[in-house]
Amino acid sequence: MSDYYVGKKEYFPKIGKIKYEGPKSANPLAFKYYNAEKKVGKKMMKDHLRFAVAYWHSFCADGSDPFGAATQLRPWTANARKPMEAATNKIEAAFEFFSKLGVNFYCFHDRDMAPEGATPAESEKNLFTMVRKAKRLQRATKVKLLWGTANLFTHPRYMNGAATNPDFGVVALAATQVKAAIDATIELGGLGYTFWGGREGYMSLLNTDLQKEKDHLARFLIMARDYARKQGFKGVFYIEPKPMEPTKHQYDYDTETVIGFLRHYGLAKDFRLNIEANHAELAGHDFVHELETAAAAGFLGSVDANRGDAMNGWDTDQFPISYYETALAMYAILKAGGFTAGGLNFDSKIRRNSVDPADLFIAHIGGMDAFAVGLEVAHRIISDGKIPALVKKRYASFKKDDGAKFDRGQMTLTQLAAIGTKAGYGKTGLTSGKQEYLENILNQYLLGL
Ligand code: XLS
Ligand code: CA
Ligand code: CA
Repeated sequence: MSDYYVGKKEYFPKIGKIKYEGPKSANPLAFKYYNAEKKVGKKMMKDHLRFAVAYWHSFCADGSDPFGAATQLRPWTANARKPMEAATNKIEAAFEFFSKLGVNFYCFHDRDMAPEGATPAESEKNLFTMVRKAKRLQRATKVKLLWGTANLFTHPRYMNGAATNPDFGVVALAATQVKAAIDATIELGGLGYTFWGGREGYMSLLNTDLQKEKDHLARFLIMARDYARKQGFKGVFYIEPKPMEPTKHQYDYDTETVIGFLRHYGLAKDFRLNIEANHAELAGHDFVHELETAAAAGFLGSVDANRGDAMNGWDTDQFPISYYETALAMYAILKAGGFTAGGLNFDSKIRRNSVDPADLFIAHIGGMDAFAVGLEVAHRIISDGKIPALVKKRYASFKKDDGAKFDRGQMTLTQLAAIGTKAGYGKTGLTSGKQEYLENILNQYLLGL
């Protein structure tokens, strides 16, 4: 029995602590690039990357999909007689996994951790029974809560939305969950609390009062924020944008939309964005576009690390493997100053046919290695300085004289036009953007050169 099991039973007895063995290692259960204590710039890899495991995909999902039954029969649920017994087994398996993998954080929904009871009061009681266990396991393993959230989309009562439901009764039931999930997050020392509005959108405008629903969503978020602050929550609130699925249209469509919403309803001070790679793709954006857009406006909070499949248009939530994408993502994150309260949460699931217990480890190892490579490449971009210097040079005409005046807003359109008239056409504007040159440099960095 290894030192890393934390409960009554060891759930991954054949797997010990995952170690760094370097790029040449042939061991599928070892890191090739992620070396937790290695310094990249001023911080260790683990402090840059702040990896978190998603409780729902890794410990609740069973491989079932709309076309077929469960394929991953997990011992923590399969052998339990009652839902609370399954929840207890599950949490012990989860913390064993976190500590063997060597991640410092996890994220959960209320219903991932504890089953719904017969009444709201019983649901809350179940949750807090599990929160007490989580607290003990957090202390024993030093694994912390990156963020908590409430599942307001699985139960049939949420089929018409939660905070945006046309039935006030459902809105009130959503509040019972959010209030308890905020209490749980506070109790567990969570650094953040996330809102993902899976069913906060519409299926048809023929039956929807769009403005009323958006107002209700904002009203609900204001109430949640006020409650949490009153209870002493000092963490960050996150909105996680997604354009659609399960709705046809989700109100938190993408980063730009959410920033506008937060500013419009006076929520900009308390809320940041939790950006998911796969959701960016569904919105027709690159992952890095969403990160840069949030960072530029000062709204970058946390990241759900995964990927979609470019050939299909739904949320496949696969583990990240593209160094190109992780490099660009980490470049955006480092430029923004790195994570503070946020981190990289693997909102990723193994495929339906990945049925070996080791597959869960191998998938996370791959994702962690991919982001470790991304971090090194991003650091290379910044320390070598060629790419940032070219960007700076492109905007150099705004650094002095009339360009600087324009930049500071000290010019009228008449004055600006007069400058143009005086200068004449000549060759103004025919300056290369050097895109291919920059792309070639990036490829050199990717190979470690
Ligand atoms: C679903 C979302 C969800 C949130 C948390 O697509 O990614 O898992 O991250 O509710
Ligand atoms: Ca997510
Ligand atoms: Ca997703």
